[in-house]
Amino acid sequence: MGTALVYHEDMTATRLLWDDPECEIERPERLTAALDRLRQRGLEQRCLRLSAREASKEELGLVHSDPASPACPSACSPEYVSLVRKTQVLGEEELQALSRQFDAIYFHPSTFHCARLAAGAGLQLVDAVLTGAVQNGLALVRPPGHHSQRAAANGFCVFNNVAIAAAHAKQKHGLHRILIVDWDVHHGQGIQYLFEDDPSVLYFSWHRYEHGRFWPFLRESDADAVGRGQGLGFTVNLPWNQVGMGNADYVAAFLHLLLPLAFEFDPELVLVSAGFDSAIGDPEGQMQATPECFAHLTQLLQVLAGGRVCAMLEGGYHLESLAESVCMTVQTLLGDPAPPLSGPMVPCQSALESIQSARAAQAPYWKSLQLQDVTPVPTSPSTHSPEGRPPPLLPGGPMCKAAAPASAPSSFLDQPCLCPAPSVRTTVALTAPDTTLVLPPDVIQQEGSALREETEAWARPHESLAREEALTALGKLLYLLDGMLDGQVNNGIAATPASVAAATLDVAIQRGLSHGAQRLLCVALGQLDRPPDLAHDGRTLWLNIGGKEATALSMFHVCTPLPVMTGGFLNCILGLVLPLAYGFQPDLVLVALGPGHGLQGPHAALLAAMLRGLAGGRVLALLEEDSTPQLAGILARVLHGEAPPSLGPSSMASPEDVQALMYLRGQLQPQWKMLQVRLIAEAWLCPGARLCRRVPSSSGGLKSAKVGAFTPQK
Ligand code: Q9C
Ligand code: ZN
Repeated sequence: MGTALVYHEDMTATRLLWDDPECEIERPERLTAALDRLRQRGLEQRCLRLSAREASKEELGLVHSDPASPACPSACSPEYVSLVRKTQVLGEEELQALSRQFDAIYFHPSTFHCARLAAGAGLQLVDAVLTGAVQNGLALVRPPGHHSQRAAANGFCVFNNVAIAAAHAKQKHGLHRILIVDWDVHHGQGIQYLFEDDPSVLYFSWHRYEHGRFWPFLRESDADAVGRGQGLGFTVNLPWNQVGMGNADYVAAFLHLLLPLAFEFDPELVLVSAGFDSAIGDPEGQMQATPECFAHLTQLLQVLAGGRVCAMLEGGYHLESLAESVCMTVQTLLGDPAPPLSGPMVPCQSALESIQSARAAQAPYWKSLQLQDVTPVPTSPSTHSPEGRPPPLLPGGPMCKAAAPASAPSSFLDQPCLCPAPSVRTTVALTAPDTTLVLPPDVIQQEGSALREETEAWARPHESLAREEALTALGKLLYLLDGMLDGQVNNGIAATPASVAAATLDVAIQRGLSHGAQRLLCVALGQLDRPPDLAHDGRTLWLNIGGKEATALSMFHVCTPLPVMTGGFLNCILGLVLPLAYGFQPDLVLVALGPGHGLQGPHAALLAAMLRGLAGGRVLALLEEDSTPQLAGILARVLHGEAPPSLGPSSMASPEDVQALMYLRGQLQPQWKMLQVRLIAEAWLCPGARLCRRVPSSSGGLKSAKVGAFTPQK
């Protein structure tokens, strides 16, 4: 459906005319650096280019209207807008004097024009997405908007671009639920004030806070500011109390705080206050997240609102970091798979504290947080002895080389991901090509098969695979898998007779491990047992969803019951599957829908869409042969980059599902730190004997599992 890029060169005109160390970072080069890099990467050319228009007085009045006559923004002359209009004709002295009346603001004779273009660009983007002209997009704008208030400029922001876009989406398109995700490193207090009593706008912001010691020094930036009146629970603040937050902290915040609420909210549109001062190298933010992290944040948001995501530039002052991060965002909006994240996936203690307090503050208002926070976390004794650390994080062979962990701003750009993009993004390798499949034009239906002899050799250990139909399916699967391992194909789906699903999956795992995969994540739904011969060497993480009970036989062998309700399914994905997957950092993902998986198309699509964030999108989905063409079609489209359909209002998780998740979290979080949603208390006593089964202490059991496979970053 396409990605819009909204821009106008005129927005490079506004600039600081006098000396002001605080404001000088907001420069015209911010836009040109981002745009040049988009061109260099061939990304701009893939977008629908829209030339920004100016927002009208009425449109600005949606947010910046006079309190005396808020109902008729068009009839009256909004005082603040008039004030800004007058800056067009002021001299430098007067501009400077007016600028001083606001906090961290400069005016330029072109400011009014630029700020109207910035707001107009957001409106065009929202119109393009909501009329279906495009699926998503980015508005590259200056000045930014999220600090701007009804009648005040603030923090380089003149008109509140994102707030105006949200008000417009409500008024002109009749939307009822809009999610605003503010990943800029500053608190968008302007947006918060404008919607704090409005339950139709869910505003999420993380920001450098340092217990109130960082600009804009507001008490209401803390986690306990949750909105007012009807809007209680629709303001979500995640204050960072230390600098240096990185990829693991940001992903954990999305998985454990933003996304549970966002799914429950079920937005019709996602607006992103896309500031990149939260990226590594930025002088304002002093954070550590690498540009690839923004690909992941974008991809995680694309599973909401049917993929209708409108991002608008806010801050971002390190030109190199900004340009790269913008590219990552646009590339992901275009549907390209996200590059693997670098660095240890271990959230720091301070981040966990912040996430925990934000969850606690929001719990009264959100079902998805409730059951979880009232039950103490049963943790296994902290005496687990070591078993085996996962192999080094940089795989060799034909797989994509992940960038080295970045600590210095200068080091992260020297290591681009050198692997060429696969020529085919998605391949469908069903046993018999299906003409009823609805597929994007460049999804290939695979004709080829692995050589007969080779297929037979791989099948030999499994008697059940000797049958003709099983061999045919296996040959196709192996051919697809080889294409993925060689880097020609990014991902795909294959099918197998239901009766041999387990054996086929086993062969796929063995083949993957022996042909270049360093770490293989296998997500097996339904009745599929871990292959008995699979080595316990930490190279395979086996996760079965569909077991009878929750068990962690080792940190690499996890089973959980298949949740019945949508709420439980979301809990399972966000609270278990993705934290394990992001912590493991696989370079190949197999997801198998086995016997009795019971997944509806939309649920399967969501799982596939989210697993696509791992391993650079290298995901092979294995289906049962008699799955419907609808299921095969939706999975192929999602792996190709299409948004999964929204699940609609989600039912609550069942108490059993919550208990299973809590139990596994307790068992596994000493090893898999991405599971943590709070600091681990010293010694929780197991509350429920039924769930507190002792795990056998034989080799591979948790008692002998290794702690300290990773070291905390701070
Ligand atoms: N060193 C945006 O990013 N100065 N505005 C803070 C702390 C103001 C940031 C000083 C920063 C405004 C859109
Ligand atoms: Zn900012």
